[in-house]
Amino acid sequence: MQDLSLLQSFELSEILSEEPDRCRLTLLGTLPSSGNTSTSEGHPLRAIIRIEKNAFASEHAASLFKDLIHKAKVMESTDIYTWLSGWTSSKASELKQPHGDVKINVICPATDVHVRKYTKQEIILVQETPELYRRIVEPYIASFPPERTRWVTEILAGRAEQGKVLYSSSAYIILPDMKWDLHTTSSLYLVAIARDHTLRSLRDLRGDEHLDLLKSIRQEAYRIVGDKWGIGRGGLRMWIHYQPSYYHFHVHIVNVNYELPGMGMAVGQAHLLEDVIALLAFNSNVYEVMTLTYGLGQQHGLYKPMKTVQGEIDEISPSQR
Ligand code: M7G
Repeated sequence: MQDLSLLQSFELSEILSEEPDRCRLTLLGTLPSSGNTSTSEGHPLRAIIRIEKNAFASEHAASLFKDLIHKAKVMESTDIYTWLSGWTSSKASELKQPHGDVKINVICPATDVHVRKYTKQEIILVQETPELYRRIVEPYIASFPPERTRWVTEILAGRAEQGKVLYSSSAYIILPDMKWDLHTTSSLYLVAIARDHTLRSLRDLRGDEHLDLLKSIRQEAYRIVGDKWGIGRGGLRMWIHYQPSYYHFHVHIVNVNYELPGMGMAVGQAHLLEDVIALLAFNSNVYEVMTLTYGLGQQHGLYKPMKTVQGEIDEISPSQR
C-alpha cells in the first residue's frame, strides 16, 4: 500500500493490544478500499495497525536529552531523585497535553552504587544459605550509609511526595512508585513502604511478627486500585525483591498485565506477596532458615564475595556437601 491518503482515512474500532513496556499499540479498524480488487470494491477493509516507538539513538544522546529537558515538566523530586515528563514532539498541540510521551529520571549526585546498578551487565545465579547471609550479606547491608535510604525517610516523615500518598497508617504507606508515569493504568506501579526501619528485607520477615502487616498491605492495595482505577482482585501482581536495591522493607504493587523489562520480575528476584504470606503462615521462621537463590549482576556489591564462596562450594564434591 503506497497511498498515504488511504492510511489517513483509518477508522479505529478497537485497541487489540496495549504494551506500554514495549512502547507499542496494536489497533484494529478499517481502511477504505483502493478499488483495485473486484471483491472489495466500495467496502471498507479490515486493517491491523501496529505503532511502535523506535529506540533512542545513542550517538545523539547528549543533544536528545537537552532537547527533551527543554520541554519537560518535573513530576516529582525526592532527595537525590527527580523524575520528569518530557515531549519528543515540538508541536504546540502535543505540548498542551497534560502528559508527555517520555519519562526522564535524574539521580544527582549519583553514588558508585547507582552507577553500578544502571550499568548493563551479565548476571550469575547464586545460592545464599542462612550462614552466607550472616557472613556476607548482613555486613554488606550494614555498610550502606543512612543516606542510601534518605528518600524513604523523607517520604515517611511527610517531607516528600505527600500530595501523592494513597494510604498511610502507623505501619506503612502506599504511594505511586517513581517508575510509574502516574496515568497509564496498564503500567500501574505503586509501592508500599513499611514504617519499621529495622525491617530490611525478605530475610527479616517472621510470621508471628509480620503477617498482619503483609496481609494489610495486600488488602489496602486491592481496595485502593479497585476504588481508584477499577482494577479488580486478580488484577495486581505484588512482590518483594531479594536482593532489593534499598534495604528498607517495601512491596511492589503492579498491574498484573504489565511486563517489567530487566530483572524486576525475574524468577528468584521477585517473590510474590501471596507466596510470602503463605510460606510465613506455614513456618514463621522460613526466611531465617531458607536458602535463597537469586541473580546477581557483575557490578553488584555482593557479586565478588558470593561468586568466590559459590566457587568454593562447587569445588566440594556432592558427597561432602
Ligand atoms: P527495590 O526492589 O529496592 O529496587 O525497589 P529496584 O529499584 O531495583 O526495583 C525500590 C522501589 O522504590 C523501586 O520500584 C523504585 O522505583 C522505587 N523508588 C525508588 N526511589 C528512590 C523512589 C522515590 O524517591 N520515590 C518513589 N515513589 N519510589 C521510589
